[in-house]
Amino acid sequence: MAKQAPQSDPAQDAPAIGAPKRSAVGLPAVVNSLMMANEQMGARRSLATLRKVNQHGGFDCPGCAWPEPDKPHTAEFCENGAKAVAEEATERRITADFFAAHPVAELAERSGYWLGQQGRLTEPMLLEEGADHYAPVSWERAFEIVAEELRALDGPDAAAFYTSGRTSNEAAFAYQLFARRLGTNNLPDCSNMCHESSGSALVETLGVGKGSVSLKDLYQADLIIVAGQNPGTNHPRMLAALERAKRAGATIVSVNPLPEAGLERFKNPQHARGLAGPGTKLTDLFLQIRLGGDLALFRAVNQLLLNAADGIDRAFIDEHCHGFEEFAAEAKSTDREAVLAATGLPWAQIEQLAELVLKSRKVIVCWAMGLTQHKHAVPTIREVVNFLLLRGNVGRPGAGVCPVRGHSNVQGDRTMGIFERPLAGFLDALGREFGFEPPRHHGFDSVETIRAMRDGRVKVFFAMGGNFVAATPDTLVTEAAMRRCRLTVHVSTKLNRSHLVTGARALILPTLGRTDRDRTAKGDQFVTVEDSMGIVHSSQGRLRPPADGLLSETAIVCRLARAVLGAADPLPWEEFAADYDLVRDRIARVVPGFEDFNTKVRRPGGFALPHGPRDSRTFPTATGKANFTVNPLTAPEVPAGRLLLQTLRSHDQYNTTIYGLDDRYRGITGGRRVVLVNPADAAELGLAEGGYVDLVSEWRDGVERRAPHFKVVHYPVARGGAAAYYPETNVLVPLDSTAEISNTPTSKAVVIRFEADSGLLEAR
Ligand SMILES: Nc1nc2c(c(=O)[nH]1)N[C@H]1C(S)=C(S)[C@@H](COP(=O)(O)OP(=O)(O)OC[C@H]3O[C@@H](n4cnc5c(=O)[nH]c(N)nc54)[C@H](O)[C@@H]3O)O[C@H]1N2
Ligand SMILES: Nc1nc2c(c(=O)[nH]1)N[C@H]1C(S)=C(S)[C@@H](COP(=O)(O)OP(=O)(O)OC[C@H]3O[C@@H](n4cnc5c(=O)[nH]c(N)nc54)[C@H](O)[C@@H]3O)O[C@H]1N2
Ligand SMILES: [Mo]
Repeated sequence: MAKQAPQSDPAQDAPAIGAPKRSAVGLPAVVNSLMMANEQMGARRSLATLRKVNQHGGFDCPGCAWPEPDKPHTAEFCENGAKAVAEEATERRITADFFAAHPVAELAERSGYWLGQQGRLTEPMLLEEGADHYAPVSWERAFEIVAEELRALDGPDAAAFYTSGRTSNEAAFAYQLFARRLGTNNLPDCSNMCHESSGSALVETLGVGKGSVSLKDLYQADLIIVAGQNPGTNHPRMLAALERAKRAGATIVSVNPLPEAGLERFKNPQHARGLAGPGTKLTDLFLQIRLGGDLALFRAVNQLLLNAADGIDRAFIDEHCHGFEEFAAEAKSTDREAVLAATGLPWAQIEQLAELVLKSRKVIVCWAMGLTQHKHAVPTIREVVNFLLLRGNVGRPGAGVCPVRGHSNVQGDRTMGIFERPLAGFLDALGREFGFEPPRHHGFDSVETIRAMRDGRVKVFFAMGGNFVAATPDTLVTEAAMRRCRLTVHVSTKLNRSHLVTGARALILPTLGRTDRDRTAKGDQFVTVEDSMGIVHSSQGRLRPPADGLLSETAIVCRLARAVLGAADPLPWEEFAADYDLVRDRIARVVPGFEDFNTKVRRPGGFALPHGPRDSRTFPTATGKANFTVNPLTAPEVPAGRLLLQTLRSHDQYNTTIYGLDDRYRGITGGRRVVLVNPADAAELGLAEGGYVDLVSEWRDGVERRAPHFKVVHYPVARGGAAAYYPETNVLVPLDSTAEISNTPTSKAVVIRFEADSGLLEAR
């Protein structure tokens, strides 16, 4: 078993355990965000920058995908948005000297936290075959190297082009166009590990893989169910929307194995009452569900609705739905004992939820990774759709599905064609517009890309942002797979582990971020993004870029395309790179809903994309109707003496970017290597609070996967489950343990046992 490079420095990682908080945001959040901003950006730059976040004419916060209200507050950002901005707009720099001073092998032993603290990348760097250090390289030479390696492949499918969800619409569109002109659909993206299960379930049942509600719907809802999501940390501005809904009379139910502080009580920092007073109580009913129990919960509620007088909206079902009878027969057969075992909830609480539903005309279900990262994630979300369809809660004000996206443009990237399984209609339009025949065979998603690199079938790995080796499952397998490549390339703003686990050759291509001014020969450019509710709007940075000569993502793609496809390629890549209006004109002709893109996006607040189910109750599914589905009741099985581990985010991180070592709301400070265990389970397993253990995952392949040195924290998690932070625990998630249909890694369901601390954690 190899020693493992940690995400946080073991010498500093000494978690202290306090009491979990009972409310979120308020003054401590404001103070915290300003402290981090000042530290990274200085006072003047902080003020100038934070004033522009999420404002019309400003830049889109690189934090989450939560939408902006029509009239943004002057401080329309949150503590964690401020941290995301500070992380990018930092005044620290990494120059060629840095790479000269630190061999790659040394950097590969550093923690992810340390790497991120070194500052913005400023010039293209090349790691030549056999070299110990990255060395500066010109942009021209860098693109030539990629072209050389691509030409040397057996075919275009031996390359993969990954995207992380911060990439703008313009860059994403150019990027997929380039990949497809090259001849491959190998366009894996972070969505494969994130909301793919939502997309799969929603396309099949409603015909559109996106949420069907707007902010206005939330404000009008009678009942909002938040399942498998921790908005206090990951979508803090959502708390303001929930508060507003609550004040308008909504009831809020949260379904979570953890009592998350943000859902209990919210102290809105935009009002005096939020800063000083007790704040607003958000959750009316907390269902502390077992990991993976949501399918059982929704099936039980559906059964109760079917058996209640006036429980369902028969007129809606008859007019708009398909498959009701089969679904109803299955749901009515739901076995109560199986529900109790899967959910761990008292039956009375499930009945209480059903009563609330029966009292509510307008119901919304919001969800995130707690639902999507399970083996049975797709059936679970299909059952949520069944639940909403039963009472006609789709396609009318105040009701609908609300998958809350992660990365700020992950939804837009997919709309732009970043998808390994593109729809025929999209490819037809793309081919027509650009006069070529795009490849039709499916490409590799993220998990398949790792397998293909492991097996030598993919030899060039190109990443538009992200931190592939840290974000994907089975860290040791993935790292070995990356090392088998001929060439690995990362377009990045900040240094991360993926730059240090390389193919025979490697390139780091630094790029502009959201906050940076993007000036071309045609003048200042803006980009566009799509939020979690299908609103497309512009984003324009104003800060001086960290170095002269940095290229935008769009420019990098266009120059790469020219270098690879050659001078004879008829597409005007140079013009696209200089004037993003020209890219938008093409998007307008290829992607439905983007007609008049350049005009519409210049309106303050942007425009909403059409959504059949939401706008007119038209369902572009195979049956032409909204589909009920039959989802047999299953739940994770955990052998005796083991727990089911979910891997989640602390309050001080953005995915693999670690901002700090605290998880304030959960009462944990000064360290990340903690495992949260219910005191009763801990007693049974003999896990004393404060003791150190190794986490060992168990999977049918019998391979030992170990995450060493975690401090045991007794915490009110639902029985049978444990929680620890990602990405430290990705080493435990087997590559082949993925969700049915969506192929998303089961990051919220890893069977683990506990062993004595092996001392295998690399100490520096
Ligand atoms: N500050 C900050 N903001 C972020 C991110 C970040 O890392 N930092 N990441 C962004 C990204 S890419 C994404 S996808 C989102 C992620 O947003 P979330 O999905 O909120 O992120 P996680 O920390 O994975 O939290 C999962 C939540 O689901 C609960 N949960 C886990 N398993 C289950 C289950 O089986 N059933 C139920 N009902 N609940 C369960 C967990 O207890 C936890 O509250 O946030 C985005 N925003
Ligand atoms: N175990 C476990 N694994 C998970 C998850 C989990 O809950 N548990 N969550 C999954 C989810 S939901 C997601 S979305 C993925 C995230 O996977 P990724 O999107 O691949 O990871 P990030 O950590 O968000 O990527 C951070 C890096 O992006 C680069 N970057 C930041 N801004 C920009 C920019 O503007 N342009 C460019 N080009 N680069 C930029 C920086 O170099 C930074 O180091 O992880 C997944 N992995
Ligand atoms: Mo995500």
